[in-house]
This record gives sequence, C-alpha cells and structure tokens, in this order.
Amino acid sequence: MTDNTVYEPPKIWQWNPDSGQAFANINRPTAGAQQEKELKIGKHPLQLYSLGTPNGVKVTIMLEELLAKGHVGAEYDAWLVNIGDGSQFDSGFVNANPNSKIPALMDHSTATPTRVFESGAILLYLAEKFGEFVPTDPSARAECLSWLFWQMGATPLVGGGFGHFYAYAPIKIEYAIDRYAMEAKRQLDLLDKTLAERQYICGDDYTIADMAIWPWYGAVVRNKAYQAAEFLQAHTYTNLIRWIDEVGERPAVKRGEMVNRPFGKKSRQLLERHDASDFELRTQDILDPDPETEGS
Ligand SMILES: N[C@@H](CCC(=O)N[C@@H](CS)C(=O)NCC(=O)O)C(=O)O
Repeated sequence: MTDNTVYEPPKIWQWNPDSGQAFANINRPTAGAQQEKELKIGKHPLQLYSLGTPNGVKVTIMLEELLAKGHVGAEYDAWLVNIGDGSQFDSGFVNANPNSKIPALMDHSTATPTRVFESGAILLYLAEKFGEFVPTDPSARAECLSWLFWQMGATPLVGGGFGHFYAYAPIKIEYAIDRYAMEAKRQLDLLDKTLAERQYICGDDYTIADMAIWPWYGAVVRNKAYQAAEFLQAHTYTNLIRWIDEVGERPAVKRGEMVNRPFGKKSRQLLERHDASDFELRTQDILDPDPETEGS
C-alpha cells in the first residue's frame, strides 16, 4: 500500500480555504445565506429550483412522468441554480432549502407555500400529492420506501466517497479509493441481484424508487459520472444494465434528464423549463447555435 499517513490531525480542526479540494470555492464549514437574492417565481403552482445532476434529475423525471400520466397540476417552472457560482447560498434559496443544496421545490398551490427539500422527500411529496408511483398496499409501500431511503443513505458513499476520492480529490489515496470502490461495487452487486428477480426495483411496478436510483447508478454504469465504469467493471452487472436501458428509454426520463442541464450536448440542454413546448423550442442548440460552444 502507498504511504498516505503523513498527515497528523491537529488538536482542533481549522478551515483551510485553499485546501485544493474540488469545489473549494463554494464549500464552507458554516450554513446559512451568504447573499440577499430572492427566488424567481413562474406561472405554475410548482416551482423547482435545481440543476441537472442526478439529485436534480430524480425530480424532473418524476414531474415529467406525472405530466405524461395526464396530471396537469404537475406543470412546473424549473429554474437553474448554478451551484458553482454559489447560488445555493442566496437568501431566497436558503428559505426554500436551509441545507443549501439542489433540488428544492416550492408548492404554491397550498394555503401558504409549502417548501420541500431533499430529493427523496420531494419524490414522496409529489407521489402522495398526485397518488402515483408509490404503492398504497402497506407491504408494497414499505418495500418502495425502503429502496427510496436506501438510495438516499447509500449513494453518498458512491458520490461523496468513491467519486470524490477517485475523480476529484487532489491526491489519490489508495486506502480511501479501495474502501469506497468496495462499497460502490457491493451496491452495484446488490442492485444487480435484486434486478435479476424483478423488472423494477420494487417489483412489477415502476415507482419513485426507480426514479431515485436510476439517475445515480445509471450515470456510474454508463460512464457519465467519475469515468469509473471500467475501474468498477460496470459491464458485468448485466441485470442492472437491462434495467438502466429500459428506464432510460422512457420518454419522461429522456425529458427529465434535459431540464436544468448546463452541460453535455446542446440539443439535450434545457436550462429552464416553463412549458412543455420548451423541449422543442428552447434547447441550447436553438437558443445558442454557435457550434464552438457545443458540449459532448
Ligand atoms: N441529500 C440531498 C443531496 C443534494 C445535493 O448534494 N445536491 C448537490 C448537487 S447534486 C448540491 O446542491 N451541492 C451544492 C453544495 O454542496 O454546495 C438530496 O438528495 O437532495
């Protein structure tokens, strides 16, 4: 094993803003608003403040699935929150999510606006509001919520653990990469074994558990997160890949992936979504046709 043991922690931790970590410009050891700025509010009852990362995409998939089922009350405005610029610390955003992380939802259809933060809580709120994508039978519901909460608890070990140390940390620490690669592979194996026996995560029905799990594990296996598919031998999880492909073919999933996405191919970037027609009329290849700025 390589020697990564030279650091001796001091008695009291001190914040070093120049620690060289990725995202050092936005990370701080304190919470709360850093600047006064109100949130924009569009024309629909549901206002989403987000970014097209896996946590954000969970919610836009859900909203597009609800609209596909004919729930007109699920029409929404999706505003882009640029976390690289620190917009998650604007006072308006912090009022919607005191934890300063996307996604945050405001529901203006309630007597006083309802704020919902944490992507899992948003999925469940919408599922209950519209009576869709969460089973009502107690046993089936328990299975669905178990997987939903599994995702919320397990995935940070893949993202903040494996992804951080494999792809973002300024030094490669064998111990950390080993520890989290083992856990990432254990989770991939768990999903693979589960999906060997069922079509969807909870059984025969597509639920909010699929919507929560798909953006993260789909991105890792399709090599869109951390460029680690080969390292983790993602191609060996064939049942998981079957499900990733199947869910990825859903039109609502394809639309959900485009919303609040300021990266990738411009034809797949819909920075803000205010109307269903925006998917045809307001993607970045149309708004900014300069081929020089085409992503990949
Ligand atoms: N548990 C939260 C995690 C949300 C989260 O980590 N969001 C990230 C982007 S994927 C973020 O906003 N980061 C900004 C920051 O940490 O300052 C959820 O699922 O909603």
